[in-house]
Amino acid sequence: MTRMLVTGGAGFIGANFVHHTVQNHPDHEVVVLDALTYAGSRTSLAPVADRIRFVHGDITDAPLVDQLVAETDVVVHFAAESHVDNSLHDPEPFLRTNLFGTYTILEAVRRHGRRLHHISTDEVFGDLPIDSAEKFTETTAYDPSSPYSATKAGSDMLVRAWVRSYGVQATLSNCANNYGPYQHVEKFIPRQVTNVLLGQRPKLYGAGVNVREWTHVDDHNEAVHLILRSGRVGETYLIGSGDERSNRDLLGLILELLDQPAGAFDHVSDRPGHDLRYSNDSTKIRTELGWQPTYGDCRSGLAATIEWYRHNEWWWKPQKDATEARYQQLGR
Ligand code: NAD
Ligand code: TDX
Repeated sequence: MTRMLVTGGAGFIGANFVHHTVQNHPDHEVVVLDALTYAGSRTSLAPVADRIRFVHGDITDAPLVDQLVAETDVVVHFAAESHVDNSLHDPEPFLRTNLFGTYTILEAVRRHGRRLHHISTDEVFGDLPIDSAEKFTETTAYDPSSPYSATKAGSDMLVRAWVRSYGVQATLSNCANNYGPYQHVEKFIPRQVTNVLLGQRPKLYGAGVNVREWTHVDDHNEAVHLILRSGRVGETYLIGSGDERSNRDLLGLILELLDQPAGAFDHVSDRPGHDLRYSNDSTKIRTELGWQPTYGDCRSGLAATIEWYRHNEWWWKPQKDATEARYQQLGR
């Protein structure tokens, strides 16, 4: 049996990771540590509730983290404040959770000699020109743009320093934009899909020319398991499907899949400092660990995700009004 502590396991990617682990790795005993912020929901874990242990707590609570880490073999660290727009409005929780929380986990894994995998993002590298073939690699210099990405960059740096200075057994991964079930309605795809399902118009920031690389959450989580099994300690792995689309094009596909006219959306004010393009070169994880996305093209995964939102209004509807009220305050 491998005892696994999953931080942020009630959030979007963490909950999908817990489902994936329970289904595909029955030799793992999963403990979830989650503070249940506005972004976390126990209902996301309902289908596996009797197969895991859930601890309601904060990753900055050092005594609690110490006790849980002492009782585990491996920590998979997803917990974070994750939304760029929120970080622009109020950066403080990002500093607390993403920096101090990661520090708290690092100190516990250092004390107890435990294995850690740290989940990060392509946003730490800043952005790329829209019309270029350039890609981020594992050696691209960090150049974050938002308070969110700056704190994620800082958390990656802490992990690397703890590996080098204290010999902590950690790996890191930086994944591109994820999509799939259980994603909060503040994020691009769920926001637009649920708007259409409620008869409201989707909202595109600026001209919609910004490009993202869309990776299905199950492909991300498969990559994390590969790294846990065969990744080299101290190494970073970039993860990405290769499917890059402008926001305008992706919205066009969402409208098409929902049988809406192509022009049925509103332009709203742009995000300050809006990163132009992200694109990960994932050659290393593909060649070293044999990772390959099931959803190389997001069309089928997106169609399935739309169906999930159509059939699970009970899950997302309670969050929708408050989320749109926050956007209204931001003028978006
Ligand atoms: P999310 O916002 O959906 O979930 C975050 C979870 O962490 C929530 O359940 C929340 O309650 C919990 N949490 C927040 N602060 C906490 C604290 N102080 N203590 C304990 N739990 C706390 O985020 P997500 O989209 O699932 O992202 C998960 C991780 O993946 C993050 O580290 C994020 O930076 C990274 N990431 C996300 C994407 C993406 O497209 N969503 C892409 C690449 C990397
Ligand atoms: O209503 C919207 N309209 C719009 O045009 C929203 C919510 C977003 N956008 C744009 C902004 C981005 O260019 O869509 C793109 C995607 O936006 P988000 O879903 O907010 O994602 P992004 O800012 O790219 O960051 C995501 O990917 C990397 C995650 O939220 C991060 O946690 C992850 O690190």
